[in-house]
Amino acid sequence: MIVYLDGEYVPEEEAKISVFDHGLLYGDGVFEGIRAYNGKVFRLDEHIDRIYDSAKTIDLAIPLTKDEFTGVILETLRRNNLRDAYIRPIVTRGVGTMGLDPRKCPKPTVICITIEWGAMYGDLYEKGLTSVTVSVRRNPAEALPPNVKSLNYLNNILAKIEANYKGGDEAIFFDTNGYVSEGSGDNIFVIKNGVIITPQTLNNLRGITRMVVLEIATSLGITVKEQNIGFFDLYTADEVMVSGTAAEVAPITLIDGRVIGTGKPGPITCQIMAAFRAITEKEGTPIYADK
Ligand code: PXG
Repeated sequence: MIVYLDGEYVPEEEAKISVFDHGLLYGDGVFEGIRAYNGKVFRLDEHIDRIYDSAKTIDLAIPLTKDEFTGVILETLRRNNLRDAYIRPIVTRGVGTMGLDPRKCPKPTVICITIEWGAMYGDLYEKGLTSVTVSVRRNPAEALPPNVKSLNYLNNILAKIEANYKGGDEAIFFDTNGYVSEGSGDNIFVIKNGVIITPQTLNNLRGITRMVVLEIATSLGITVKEQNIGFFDLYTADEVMVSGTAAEVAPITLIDGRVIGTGKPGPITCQIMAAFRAITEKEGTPIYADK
């Protein structure tokens, strides 16, 4: 496997970074998770914009232009001969000395990993995922905005650990006000009486798949509302679904032991899932000129 590291494409074994990199020492850095389907990178410009916005918020200057970074991603995919892939660009604060001060790090580290990748949840797209609400709260925006896709994912990992112990495929976070925020790695939607309801994007990551879901819903003539959701709304929903680059669009059919709707993926979720698959097969930035 070939990995991009600081201007070079190197074999995986040679893609090593310093133990003094502040990405490791402090989780000081940003990343993206992107997918390629059928030889095309899905919503690449949106992911590029988001990593630059994440970096800007933490005052990290990415030492490439957006066009250059886009080129790096496409070239890494080509060097690995990939068509269906998961893409992980990472920018860390870089190598410094001990101590938090980012001024100790003169040069950000830029990495791009690409791996072959298929469906994350296997047969759960037909069966539905089980989910549990977790006691750990989503980082409040006033502390560490969830809109920054930072290398600090411990908040999400704590949620995942709790879901693992409680026996759920995915965790559902509340924010510090008690409203539903998102999953550990995906955005959440409840469907009630034919209307899709999803939280606004202040207390969660502004998901790119979420935007696609909202576009699909609008094109299908389904009403979408962005408003606060409580646990009552989760338990009493007709359907619940999550969206994310890794998860894609997936149904949730059990939450904290409560059966959601009929206990099977509902009609609106299935419609959105089908439309999402069609869009990902069709749209995107081509990796190869000739294929
Ligand atoms: N919320 C969180 C906290 C995320 O990490 C999403 C929502 C969905 O955003 P997008 O833009 O992907 O629709 C994410 C993204 C992984 C993995 O390795 C997780 C994500 C993306 C890619 C891989 O589990 N989460």
